[in-house]
Amino acid sequence: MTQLVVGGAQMGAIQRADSRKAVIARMIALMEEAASRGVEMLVYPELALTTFFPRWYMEDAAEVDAWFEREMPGPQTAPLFEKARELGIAMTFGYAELTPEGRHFNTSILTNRKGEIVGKYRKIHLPGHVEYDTERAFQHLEKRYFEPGDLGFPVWRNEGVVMGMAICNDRRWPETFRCLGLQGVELVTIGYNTPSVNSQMSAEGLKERLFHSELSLQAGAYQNATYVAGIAKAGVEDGHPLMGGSIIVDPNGFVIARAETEEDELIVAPCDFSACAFGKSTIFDFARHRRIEHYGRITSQAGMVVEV
Ligand code: CDV
Repeated sequence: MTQLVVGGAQMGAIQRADSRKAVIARMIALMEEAASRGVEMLVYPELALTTFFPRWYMEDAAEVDAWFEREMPGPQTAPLFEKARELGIAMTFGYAELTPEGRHFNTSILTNRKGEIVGKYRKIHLPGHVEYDTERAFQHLEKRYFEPGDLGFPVWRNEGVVMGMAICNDRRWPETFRCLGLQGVELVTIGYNTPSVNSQMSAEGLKERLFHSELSLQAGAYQNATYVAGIAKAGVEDGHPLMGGSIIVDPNGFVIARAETEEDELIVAPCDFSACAFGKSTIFDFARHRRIEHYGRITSQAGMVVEV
């Protein structure tokens, strides 16, 4: 049965003025530390190469496109792939993707231990809004800068493990995990950028936000009998705080590694993927226990309808 040492490369703040080169140097430093601790699969956050730019309202298309990558690997990201190949570490990280057709996605890629890209996921649940919102304490313009992902929720057998990706807000939706669970996923990787306070309700602060993140990641792991790595970009970016709280969760829903800071910080957990089999063949044996004849609303209806 497959075992892999999984690492979470939480990243601290990236300021708007920070160069890609400086960020990639930090990612490489985390990868070198990961190698020294035996990590074989390393998970970086959502939009790992830049500041969380959807907080900034922009009208100029060229200014927006400067935050996007046109190729992967490209000239600036190639050293990260070279280091991963040299160290034999599989990895996943998020970035803003601009396709040759001019489409914009919030994307993650997955590589094997040879530094080859084996999978791509484009974020499906995009939070926020399209236009400047005067009612919010700060902006969250993902709906302005990205279109919803068009690749579904695929999985790949990578280094002997069935892996799937999700991105940030996806973790709050049980549908994300179940779509992956139905394909036998054994490791779900989820990078995130979560502001430490709710822009529409100041009473929801760091404590509540950390709780909701853990609740979602632990439930997704347990209910689908899979390991989950939820990895933050944290810290104060140009005055805007992002929470940390990166965790790795086992298939019973228990946290087995946890970040303590809001800085660049590596967390590590040895994972034995044979541990996924028990839940998948007993309480969450989907084939025996799911009752799909009663689940039609989940795909036929998006919003709540109150008829009583
Ligand atoms: N990057 C995100 O998707 N952030 C959202 C915030 C806006 C709530 C999240 O779900 O963490």
